[in-house]
Amino acid sequence: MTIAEPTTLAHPTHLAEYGTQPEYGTAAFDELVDWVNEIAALTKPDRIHWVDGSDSERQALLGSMVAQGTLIKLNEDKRPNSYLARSGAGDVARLESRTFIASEHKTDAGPTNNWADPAEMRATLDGVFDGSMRGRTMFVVPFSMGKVGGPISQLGVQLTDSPYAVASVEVMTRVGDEITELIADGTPWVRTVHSVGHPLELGEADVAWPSNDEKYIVHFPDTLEVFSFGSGYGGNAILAKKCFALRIASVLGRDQGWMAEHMLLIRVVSPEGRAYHVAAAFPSACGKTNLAMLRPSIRGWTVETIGDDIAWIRPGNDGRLYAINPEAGFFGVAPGTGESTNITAVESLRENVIFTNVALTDDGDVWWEGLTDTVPDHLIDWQGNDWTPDSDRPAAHPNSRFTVSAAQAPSISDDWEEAVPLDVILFGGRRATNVPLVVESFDWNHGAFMGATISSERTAAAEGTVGELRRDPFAMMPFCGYNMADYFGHWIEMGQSAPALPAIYQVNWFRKGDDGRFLWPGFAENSRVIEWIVRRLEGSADAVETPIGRVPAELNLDGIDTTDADLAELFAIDPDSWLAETDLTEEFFKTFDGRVPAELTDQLAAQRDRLQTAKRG
Ligand code: OXD
Ligand code: MN
Repeated sequence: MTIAEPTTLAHPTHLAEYGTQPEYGTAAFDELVDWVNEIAALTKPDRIHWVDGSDSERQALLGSMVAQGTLIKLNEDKRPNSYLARSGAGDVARLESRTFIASEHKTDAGPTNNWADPAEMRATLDGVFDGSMRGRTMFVVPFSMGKVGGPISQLGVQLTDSPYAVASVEVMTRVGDEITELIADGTPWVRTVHSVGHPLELGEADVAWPSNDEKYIVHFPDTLEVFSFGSGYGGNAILAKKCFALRIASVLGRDQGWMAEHMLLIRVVSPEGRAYHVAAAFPSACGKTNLAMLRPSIRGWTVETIGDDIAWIRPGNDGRLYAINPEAGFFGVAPGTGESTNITAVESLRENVIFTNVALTDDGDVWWEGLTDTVPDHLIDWQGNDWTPDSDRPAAHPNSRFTVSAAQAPSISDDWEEAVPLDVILFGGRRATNVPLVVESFDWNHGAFMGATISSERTAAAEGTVGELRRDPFAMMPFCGYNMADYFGHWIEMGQSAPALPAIYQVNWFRKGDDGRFLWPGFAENSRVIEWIVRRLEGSADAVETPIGRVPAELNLDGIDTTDADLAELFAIDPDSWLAETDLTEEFFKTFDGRVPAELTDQLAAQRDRLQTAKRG
C-alpha cells in the first residue's frame, strides 16, 4: 500500500531528502498506513514525512527549524549542538482545563477529569482538525516507551505537524525504523495525533511558534487514542509523555494488572554497597529531577538516576513489584536547577539540549533564575526582550524547560533501561504547614491512603494560581485517565497482587516555620531522609508511632546546623489541624459518589480515631 503523492512543499528545506514511507507488506503495516492516510485526508498536510530516527535526519530537522526561526542555535563552543525555542506567552504550560477524557460513560472519567462525550468530541475534533495541517508537513513518528522490545515497553505513533514536537519526542522516547518494524510484525501500538492548529495558506509566511488560541488535549481511553490540537508546548505536544505514558497507560494498567505512575525512579547504594530502588511521586515542578539526580551529602551513599518523571510498575514472578522508566529523556523545569541545587542536572545539560523559554545570554548561551548565584548584567528574556537584573519580571519563564537525553546524565545507572525491583515508594507534595519531613506508613493500604490524600501548593507547570493548595492524589490528579476512585481501588488491588511489597513513606521538603523560612535545607540533605528509610528496611533504625504514621526516633544530622526548635516544628503533628485535614479528606472522598474503596474509608476512620485519642491524651 502506498500513500497519495504529496503536493509541492510550501516551505521546502533539505529535510525533504528524508521521510519516504517504508514498505513492509504486512496487514499490520497496512493498518498503520491506512490510519496515516485517514488523518492526512482530514488534516490535509502538503507532505507526509516518515521519521526514521537517524542522526542525519535529526540534524536536517533542527536545521530547518533554525531556518524557520523556531529554534535559535546556541553558541557552539559554549553549548554544543543545543538550541533555544521561544513559545510566546499564549502557549507556556500544560492545559488542564482543555484536557479531556472522552470515555463512553461519564462516571469512567470521574469528577477529577473533564469528561467529553466521545461522539460529540469526535465531531468537534473532525471540525478543528479539518485542514489544520495545510501548508505544513505531517510527520509520522513511531516511538517506543521503554527499551525497544522490552517486556514492559509499549509502542505508539505520533502524527504531528510540529517539527519541534518531533525533535522533542526523539529525545523523550526511542524513535526509529525498528519501531515501525515491530508494528509491521503486529505489536500493538497507540494512536496519537497532534496539530498546532495553524494552517498556512499558499504563500503565507509561517511564524516562529505556530499555535491556535483554541486548544484540545483529548484522550479516548476506550479506543486508546489521543488527539491534541492548538498547542506546541510540552505535555500538550509530546504525546508520549503525559497523554500516553500516564493517561492512556493508566487505563492499560488497570485493565492488564500493572501501574502507570507519575514517579521518578532511583537506585540508592548504601556505604555497605547494598542497592535499593525508590520510586517517588511528587506533583509537577516539586523537585523530582533534583531528587532523581540527588548527590547525597552524607558520606558513602550514592544515588543513581533511572527516571525523573514516570514509572511503569508490574508484579514480577518473585512476588515483588518491578519498575521501568518508560521515557528516554528529561523534560525538566529549568528555574531552580542550579550549580548549588542540582549540579548533576547542570552537568547533563552541557550539550545536545533543546531549551524552551529560558533566557539567552549575550554570548549565545542560556540562563535562568537559580542557574548561577551571580545574575548576568544583561540577557534577552524568554520573550525576546532586553532584560537586566533591575527588570521586574523573571528572565526565564517559571515553567521553562530543558529537553535532554537521559543517557547524558552523569548519574544515570549503567542498566537504567532494565526493570528494577522496588523497595520503597515515596509520596510528596509542597506543603508549607502540617506535613512532617517524613512519615512511614503502617502498611500498603495505609500507604495508599497517604497517596490518595496528598495535597500540594500549585506550581507553574500548569495553568492556575501558583501557591494555591489543591488535592493531588498520587501526584496523578492531572494524569489519571479514568475515575480516580477506581484508580484508588486499583492501588488496593495491586497491594494484593504482590506478596513482597515496597514500603511506603510520605515526605515533605517544603515545610516552613511561622516566620516563613524553610525548616529543612532540602536538596542534598534529603539523603538523610533516604538513609533513615533504608535503615528502617534493614531493621537498624527506630521510629516513633504517631496518629498519622511513624516518624524517625532519630535522624542523622551530623554536619548540618538544624536547631532543635526547627526540628521540633518540622515534625510537629497538631491533632486539631490534622483532624481538620481529615474532614477535608472526607469531603474529597464524598465527591466520588461512593466509589472510593472501603479500604480507604476505613483508613480515614482509623486515622480520625487515632487523632482524637491523641487530642484527648
Ligand atoms: C512534567 C509535569 O512536565 O509534570 O513532568 O508537568
Ligand atoms: Mn511530571
